[in-house]
Amino acid sequence: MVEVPLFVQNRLRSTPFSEKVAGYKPVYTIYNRMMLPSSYGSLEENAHHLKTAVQVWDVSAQRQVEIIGTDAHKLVTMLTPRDLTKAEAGRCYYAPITNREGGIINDPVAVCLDENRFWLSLADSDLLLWVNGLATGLNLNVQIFEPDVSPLAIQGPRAEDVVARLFGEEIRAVKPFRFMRCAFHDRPQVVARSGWSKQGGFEIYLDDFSLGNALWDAVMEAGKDFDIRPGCPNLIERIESGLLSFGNDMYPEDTPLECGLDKFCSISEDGHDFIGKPALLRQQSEGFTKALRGVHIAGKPLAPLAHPWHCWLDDKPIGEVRSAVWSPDLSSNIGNAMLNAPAFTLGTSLRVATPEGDRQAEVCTLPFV
Ligand code: THG
Repeated sequence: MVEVPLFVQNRLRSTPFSEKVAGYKPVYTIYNRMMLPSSYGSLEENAHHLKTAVQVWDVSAQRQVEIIGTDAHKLVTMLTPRDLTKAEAGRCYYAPITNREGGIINDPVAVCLDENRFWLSLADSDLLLWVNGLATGLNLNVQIFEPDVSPLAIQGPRAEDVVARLFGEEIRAVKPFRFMRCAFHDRPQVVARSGWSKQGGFEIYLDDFSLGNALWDAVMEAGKDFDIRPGCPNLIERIESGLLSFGNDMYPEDTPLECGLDKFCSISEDGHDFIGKPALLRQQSEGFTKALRGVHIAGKPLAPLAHPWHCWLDDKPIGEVRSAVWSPDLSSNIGNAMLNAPAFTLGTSLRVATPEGDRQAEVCTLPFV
């Protein structure tokens, strides 16, 4: 990982948990103009700990766009190829957001708080501007703003035990991508079974910045018998699990179809209308010329990728690896690559130009695990 010092100023936002997190001396990245802890020492040790115990992640940088009003549901359904026409209160939906070309401009979790009120829990781009622009242009009856809401994730196989200690046994019955409201300091908080790992876990959408220290301490106390530690989205675990990172693996130039997100989309003539539908209908019938795939890269462990690595097929440029890391559990360098036809055919052998020299790579399906 490339680490650089950061000069912290007002416009680089701290989180409700920053004071607590700072004591563990993480390395940060910037996400939605907010500090996102991204490394607490060894990636490999953290991946192992995440898979065997439980971690608390300051993912406040997953900012919320709140949409409230009689046109809120109408606006939300327009934003995404995911069919949210029957969205239910108490549920969360992974919802890629597309522009008119069908390109992905964010891939939030849409939280349905009630029929007239939604949160979009953002990946790293200014969706607040896009949504406000649409509501203004269409003269919709909605209010759109960024609320004081900061998610804290509890992830790992013991996450349920920790959250049950914090909020009571009822939380164990909450199904994936559903939430219940749990009281903290007499305030109801949205607690969802979700999070950016496949190790199981919850996200607490803390709705009061001033309660950050208290929540952090309560979580650490509830987790002390389970070897709880601070952590963060882990590059090894998330690539193994096939969780895609907007801005790393996919950009606005890529469509949900090219990125393999079709299982979250309903794109049909008779289906709901959304921005980008004509482009995606066309791509669905004509087929696509590039696609996101897994790659196994041969040879000894590579340092994690910082900038895309070019791929070659018979000495022709054919795409790029966009994320890559050594997986100790798979004993392989694994990565996500955007590849042009015909290189995205499974089993294709490519040459990848890594900073540590050219390597042979083989194209595979996602997820790795
Ligand atoms: N939680 C919350 N907000 C977020 C993320 C999160 N915002 C940024 C980023 N992560 C958004 N991207 C994703 C990508 C994948 C998933 C969640 C958010 C995810 N996907 C599962 C999968 O692909 O198998 C399940 C999706 C589903 O069943 O709907 O979990 O993590 N609050």
